[in-house]
Amino acid sequence: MKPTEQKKIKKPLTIEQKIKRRNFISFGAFFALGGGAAAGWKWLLNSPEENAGITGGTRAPLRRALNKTELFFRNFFSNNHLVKTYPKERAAKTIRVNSLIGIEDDEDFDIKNWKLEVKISQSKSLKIGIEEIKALPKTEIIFDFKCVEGWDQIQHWAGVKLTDFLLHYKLDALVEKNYMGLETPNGEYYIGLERDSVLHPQTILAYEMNGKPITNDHGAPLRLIIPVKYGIKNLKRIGVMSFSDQRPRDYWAEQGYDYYSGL
Ligand SMILES: Nc1nc2c(c(=O)[nH]1)N[C@H]1C(S)=C(S)[C@@H](COP(=O)(O)O)O[C@H]1N2
Ligand SMILES: [Mo]
Repeated sequence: MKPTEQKKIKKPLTIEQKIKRRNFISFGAFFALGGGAAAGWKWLLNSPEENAGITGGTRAPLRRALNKTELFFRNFFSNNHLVKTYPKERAAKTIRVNSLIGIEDDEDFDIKNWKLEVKISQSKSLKIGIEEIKALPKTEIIFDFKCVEGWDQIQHWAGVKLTDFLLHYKLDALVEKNYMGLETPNGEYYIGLERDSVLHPQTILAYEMNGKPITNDHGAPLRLIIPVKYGIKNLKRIGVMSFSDQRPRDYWAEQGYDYYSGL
């Protein structure tokens, strides 16, 4: 190293110098961000206004963004509490079977012709096959399943996140309602769920347990897995899904159990 270079080695900054430097940096960042924000604002203001109507008057890009992401944002902000998850090795190899209401007494049930019915209105329904549901993004969860009768077990389930399903089938507007109702195909077991639990990121429509298709006694071909609730709300063999502002009927609530049955 040349002696002239050595002289350039900086002395440590004094506290005062440090503060000055930091201020300089943060002002720089402030102006850079501010500039970006101003540019973005200009873009927004110059963009076309939406047609008049209920939501009219909002700048089109903003409205578009709200529609697409509203569900996700609500989900994100209202559900910071995730249920504890476990490594796969901890999952039970044999999953316990509890009650079979709406399953064992349904002799007419034909799994090959099963379709999930989503009630859009009084007269309109979507009918969705299991292959369509399996084609959606897959999510796995290993968590401690809890039954109000006092047992619990670490179980491994997989399926589609309920929010992913709802967004894919453009059911956002229906989800604005306060409740979702689910029933077995024969209507003998039925539950109601409030919106926050429906939108919880760990709530899934499950078609696999321990990496294999769900067996009949666990709710084939599709069941609900909702870790923020006790077992009673984890409806096996979903037949019909509906939305309402009033509480849907709920099998165990009718027997005096807590309607929410949350953990
Ligand atoms: N269709 C249907 N779903 C149901 C039930 C039922 O009797 N019928 N029992 C509930 C109860 S009380 C529990 S604890 C879980 C048990 O699920 P498992 O049998 O797969 O362990 O399913 C829930 N979902
Ligand atoms: Mo249960």
